[in-house]
Amino acid sequence: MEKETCIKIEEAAKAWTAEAAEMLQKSFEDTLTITYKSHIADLVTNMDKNIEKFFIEKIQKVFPDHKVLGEEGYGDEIQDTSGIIWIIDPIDGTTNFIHQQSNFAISIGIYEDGKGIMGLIYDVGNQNLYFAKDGKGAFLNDYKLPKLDKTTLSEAVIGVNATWVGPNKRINHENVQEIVRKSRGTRSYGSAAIELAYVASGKLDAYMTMRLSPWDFAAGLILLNEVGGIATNTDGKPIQLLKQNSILAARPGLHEEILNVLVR
Ligand code: 2AM
Ligand code: CA
Repeated sequence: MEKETCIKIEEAAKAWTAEAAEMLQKSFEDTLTITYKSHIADLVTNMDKNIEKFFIEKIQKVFPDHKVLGEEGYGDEIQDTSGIIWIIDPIDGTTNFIHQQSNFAISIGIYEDGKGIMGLIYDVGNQNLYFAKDGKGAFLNDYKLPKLDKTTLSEAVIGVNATWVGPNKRINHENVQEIVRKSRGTRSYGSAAIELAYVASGKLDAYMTMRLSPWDFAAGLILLNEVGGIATNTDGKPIQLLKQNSILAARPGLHEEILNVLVR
């Protein structure tokens, strides 16, 4: 990608994200319309839809040859990774958006032919922008995030949802229990994008979860890549960008230590 194109995308993505964040903050003054998707815990609001449509309108106008993959389905039918694709979650952590008015994020990963170009995760409640550009590093607002050092499980704080610590269909919960027991502590924030941004910025040492969609992790992977974080499926295989994936994201060293417990 040419430098000028990249700068134009960066400026646009940052400006639109700031505008969208303001719309989300303002929405707390109005009554939200909440509906269910697949089940009672799978919520969507009018704002998830509005924000996704907002981005799509902007992108189509300024970058008509780019494609959009959005959680709410207003984007394009994406069959493969060719071209420039904006992978957008208008609100990651919708349950938090509804219940807490905090701990939710706008997540945007921009890929060219399957390669991560730029990632933005905007933690709206805290007004923190996590931003990364391929080869140029990752930032928390104006602060350049340092490369992640190695750590061990006994010194690690791990992001993991309680769902995976009890019997479940997707992973041997006894292995997850062992990781929880051997770690320094666990946390669960309810927004995968924020949890990945926390790993990239060293607030969490690892994050693991069993089922994420492309819009949940697209931006986070680009951030992690810039700081030397490692992200794979929980069986150690590469993450597939356009599919649902399990995710293990961690500092170097720790990733291997956790994986050794999960795949034995
Ligand atoms: P969402 O709020 O955008 O739906 C909650 O633990 C995290 O997992 C959130 O990032 C949430 O994203 C995501 N999530 C919740 N249900 C999911 C599902 N069925 N598939 C994929 N991701 C999901
Ligand atoms: Ca969402």
